[in-house]
Amino acid sequence: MRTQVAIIGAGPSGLLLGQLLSRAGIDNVIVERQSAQYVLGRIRAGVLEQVSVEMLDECGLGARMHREGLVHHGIELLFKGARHRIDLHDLSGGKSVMVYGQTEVTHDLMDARKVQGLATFYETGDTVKLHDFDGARPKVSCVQDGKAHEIECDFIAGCDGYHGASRASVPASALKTYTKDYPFGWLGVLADVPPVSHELIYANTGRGFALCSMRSPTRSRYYVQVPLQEKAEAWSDAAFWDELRRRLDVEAREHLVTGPSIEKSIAPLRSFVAEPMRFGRLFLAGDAAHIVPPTGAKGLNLAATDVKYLSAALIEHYRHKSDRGIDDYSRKCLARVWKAERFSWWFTSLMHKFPDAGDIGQKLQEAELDYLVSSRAASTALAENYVGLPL
Ligand code: RFL
Ligand code: PHB
Repeated sequence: MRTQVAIIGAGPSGLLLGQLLSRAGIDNVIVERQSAQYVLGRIRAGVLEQVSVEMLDECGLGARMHREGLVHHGIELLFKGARHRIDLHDLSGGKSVMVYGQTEVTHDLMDARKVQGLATFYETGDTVKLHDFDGARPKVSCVQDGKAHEIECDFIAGCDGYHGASRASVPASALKTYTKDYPFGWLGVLADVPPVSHELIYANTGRGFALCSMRSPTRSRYYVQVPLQEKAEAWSDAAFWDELRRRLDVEAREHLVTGPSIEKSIAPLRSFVAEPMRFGRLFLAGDAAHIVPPTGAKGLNLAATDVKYLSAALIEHYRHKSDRGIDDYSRKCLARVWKAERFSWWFTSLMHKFPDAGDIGQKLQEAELDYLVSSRAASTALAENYVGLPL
């Protein structure tokens, strides 16, 4: 078969790109290793910046998000046993974030793709291969249900996440990568219990980091920092709630409603960037090109911005016969990516307990947090980054 843009990966990057291209009349095919059900079962991001919200609106898919999503004007920082509110709305000149799960975003995008009858190959496993993207006629091949497919295309969009085939297809000599692995992970629990507070709480404690987040007024998402070697199976629900409670302030501890977990998993924390993000007719977007630690909720939002730039570049190519956007894609994305990498690394470093930091490390973090909540300049810098830097 033939298409204009072959997209590898049906995560948020690939699906969003598919929507934006289809709306502009650009034909595209998505090839996904897993089943749609599997992709929807992964519990990940929960916070959308305004740019991501606007992109879903642009796709005509914002209705459910505006109905069910929760607009947040602030976050709370908990340290030395007390909570301090950061007024994102006031400090950022009227901006806010939307709490709406990645699962829901993916759901809305998948449903729209299905209704429009756009070609999507699910469950292709490890058979996806990229060919000739350094020439004029790239191809993607895959096997689905034992049947081999070959997709001829003008461009390939590598939206297949950190472990995908796209970045792995680029010769190592053409790629410079930057990696930092953190010596801990996040143990996350999803439960149908009301959130402990109506805003997110980011907690720095002597026992390690904790985060109280949510998906709806009746569904909570909580995380506690754990050593990398821990296994989620070794944590009973009771042990999780116990540990979370110990990392909260007195009031939150009393208000915490616990219940059976619907999902429990451990995510490692990593900072990673691959440069450049374009190789001939192959573009990398989202987690395929960069990873941030989740503190600060930048991953999905960065993926959305890549897709914004990439869709605009491809539309410019087809409509106006100009490759200016294509040639500038990598530079433009990376400028924003590095700022989000810096912010996520900084917020992670400030909020987590590092194995070798000792008592002085804890004291220095607390001094910085004291400064952060008492200086309008410092709070403003946090708020500006949290709601998303201007495009
Ligand atoms: P995804 O979501 O990983 O999707 C990639 C898709 O490609 C498929 N794939 C392949 N398909 C074909 N052939 C292959 N060889 C393939 N290899 C892989 C995969 O099956 C998958 O369906 O990447 P994408 O689309 O770039 O989206 C990125 C986001 O998922 C990610 O950045 C966020 O989830 C990160 N993140 C958060 N981001 C936020 O903006 N706000 C948050 O609040 C937030 N919280 C989080 C997070 C990530 C977390 N984890 C688990 C890493 C919280 C956590 C715990
Ligand atoms: C989440 O709800 O999963 C979440 C929220 C904020 C973060 C990271 C994850 O910084």
